[in-house]
This record gives sequence, C-alpha cells and structure tokens, in this order.
Amino acid sequence: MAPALALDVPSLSAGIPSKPTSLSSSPSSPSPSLHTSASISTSTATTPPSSSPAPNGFDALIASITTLLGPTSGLTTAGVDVAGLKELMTSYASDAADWSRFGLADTSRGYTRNLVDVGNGKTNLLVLVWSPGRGSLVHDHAHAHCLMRVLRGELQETRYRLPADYDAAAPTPPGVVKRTRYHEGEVTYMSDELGLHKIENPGTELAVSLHLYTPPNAAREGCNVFDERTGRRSHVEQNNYFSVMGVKGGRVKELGLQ
Ligand code: 2CO
Ligand code: FE2
Repeated sequence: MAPALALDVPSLSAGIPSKPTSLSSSPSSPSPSLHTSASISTSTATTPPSSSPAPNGFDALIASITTLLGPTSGLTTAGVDVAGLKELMTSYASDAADWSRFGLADTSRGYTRNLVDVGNGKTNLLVLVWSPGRGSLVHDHAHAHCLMRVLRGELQETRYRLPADYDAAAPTPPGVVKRTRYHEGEVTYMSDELGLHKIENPGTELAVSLHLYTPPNAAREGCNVFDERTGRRSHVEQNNYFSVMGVKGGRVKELGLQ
C-alpha cells in the first residue's frame, strides 16, 4: 500500500521506538507542557493576521537567502553557495518574537512542518516544531541541500549510510554512522551525499528548528523514507504543510506563493 502522503502526518513523523535508541521518552508519555515564554502557538486560527508584523531579523535573513541565491543559483544543486547560506543562518540573531508566528505546534504529531518562504521558487524554508521525545523517520533529501538551525531546545540527528541494495526485495537496513546532538544556535548541513538521517527531540519540551532546502526538490517531487529495521524504501509527498505563512491549514497557492 502507498505510504502516507506527507512527512508531517503521524505515520511518517513517527514516535521514537522505545527499544533501539538511547532516548527515553515515547509518544505515549503524558502531554508535555508548552514553553512558558511561548510564543510558540498551538493556535487553531485559520485566518491570516490582520496586519503584517514589522520587518525584523528573521525577515532580513529570509531576504538575504533569496539575494544570495540570486537569479541563477538554487535551481540545481550545483553552484549553490552552501557555505554562504550556512553563514547567513548562523549569523541570524534569533529572537522567538520574530519566528514564533510560524512555529505552530501539534503534539499529536512527531513534528509539524510550517512553510515560511519559497525564495522565488528556489527554496523551501520551514520552521519545524518537534514534539518532546518524538521525531522523524529515516529519510533522504531528494538530491537537495539541507541546512538546519536549532532555534529552541536540542535536536539529535542519527545519520545512516544508504545501503547499496536499497531497491532489492529484501534490502540491507541502513546502518548508523553517527549520532549528534545539536544545541540552540547551531547549524548543520545534510545532503544525500552524506547519507540518510532522522531527527529527534530528546527533550521534554517542544524544540524548534529552521530548515532550508534548495533546490526545493522534496516539496516538488517528495522524498524517500526508509524503514530502520527492514531497509524498505517508500516515497512520500512533502508538499503538505501544517501551516503556511503562519496560517494553519493555509495553502501555498491561496497565499500566492506558487
Ligand atoms: N527533512 C525533514 C523534513 O523536511 C526534517 S529533518 O531535517 O532535514 O520534514
Ligand atoms: Fe531531514
């Protein structure tokens, strides 16, 4: 049967298996409390805010990413200034007041994918909100560059090698290469050349991260997820978002982004 259609649906943003990882929490844990500072919202609002907030450092970051990619780069993987993008994402002086309107949480899911910007069709910029003790499935990145900055909390990445026989009827399960803990403010890079990964929130509160994908291949064509135990690959869509431009249930086309 075809897999669920988006990375943010419960079947894909799976709970962390209790046995094989070193993480202690599980999806059946009691509901977490939200951060007290919390501009992170669990709002069910379905209409856009009546006025746009004043430009801030986050808006400047978004504009800088688009400028850096310029008129020609970002449409293919080659020629993208990854170091420049990493520098921009690192130098952003994070203020939750800037990005929290995008960070809509839903603790019934492993994480939410909230669309922030499409960079003139060259990027897919997302704020992801990770439920405590939960995370993603093992996945690839559709031949795109992936940069992740932790905006709040800590995230654990488990990196895997893609088995050569991944398309066989009984493939080799992806082997773990390493685990890394990323802290607030850190930026990491991932691509298919580096293998596969999954991301988890090992903490007891929501974690938030900013993800830049360029070119936006996964949003256009989906990506692959891999069963950790069997190595079986499934293709999933990545063009459904929990929110678009801060609007829950918002659609890319309705908001003029595509
Ligand atoms: N790639 C996953 C997604 O966009 C998040 S893990 O970090 O790349 O849903
Ligand atoms: Fe990823």
